[in-house]
Amino acid sequence: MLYSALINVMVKAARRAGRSLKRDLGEIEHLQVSLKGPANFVSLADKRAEEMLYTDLAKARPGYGFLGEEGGTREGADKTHTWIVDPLDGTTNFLHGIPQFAISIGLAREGTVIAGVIYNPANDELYIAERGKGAFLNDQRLRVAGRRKLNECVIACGLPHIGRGDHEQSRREMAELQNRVAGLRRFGAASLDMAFVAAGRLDGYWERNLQPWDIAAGQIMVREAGGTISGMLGNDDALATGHVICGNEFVHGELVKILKPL
Ligand code: 2AM
Ligand code: CA
Repeated sequence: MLYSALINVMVKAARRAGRSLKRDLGEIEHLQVSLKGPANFVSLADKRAEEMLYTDLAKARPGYGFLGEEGGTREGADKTHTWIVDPLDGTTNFLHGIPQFAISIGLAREGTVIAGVIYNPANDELYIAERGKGAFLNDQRLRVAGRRKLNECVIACGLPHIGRGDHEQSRREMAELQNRVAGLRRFGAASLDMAFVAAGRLDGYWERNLQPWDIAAGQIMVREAGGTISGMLGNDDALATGHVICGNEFVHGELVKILKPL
């Protein structure tokens, strides 16, 4: 598969940081983490990965801005381009040795995401998308699932962590959906949930209160696979609101109808 120079830059950066995360995962699995404890170790792994990504991306595209989960905003001379990066999405999974986590890199041009890469180093699954050029998993073209009966659909959600969000509301949402779908899932890495929707593994996904770095690459992945993604209102923007509902056009519409009033 021949990808653009831009995608090659993003993939190279994701793979290098991915090797680092995979080494760190090995440490966690073998319990050779420092005396300060695994949480501290993971936070170092996270920061190390972000610095690698920043170094590689800034070297390849000098001047682009950078928004990362760990380091916040780093302005660049080029005000039209911004990398939106989560060096470790699915931190809790990583900490527990659950191989469902990813590096997520989006590139925004004047506020619109034009390219995305999501890479899970644990299973070497690499998702890429570029505006107008489609979405791919390890070189295979992706297309969202075509199901049009909600009771045949597998839908994933995100749940707010301890001390965050509205737990009552997420229970109302799950109770409502549980009654209507073939299966509910909760995997714990937003970028991969969206990648799974793009790949047609999941028919839909929703989660509230995310950050731009959780969403940027996933949003273009879903769109380039022919899916629909919005905030909770159905016609608003996921990246701008931090809320996500996605699926094929039909599933997206059904999820909006059910979730919006809750
Ligand atoms: P993280 O692992 O990078 O924190 C789990 O529901 C998903 O939500 C993960 O993608 C996780 O990303 C993200 N997430 C969890 N807590 C969050 C918070 N307080 N703000 C933003 N994203 C969060
Ligand atoms: Ca994240």
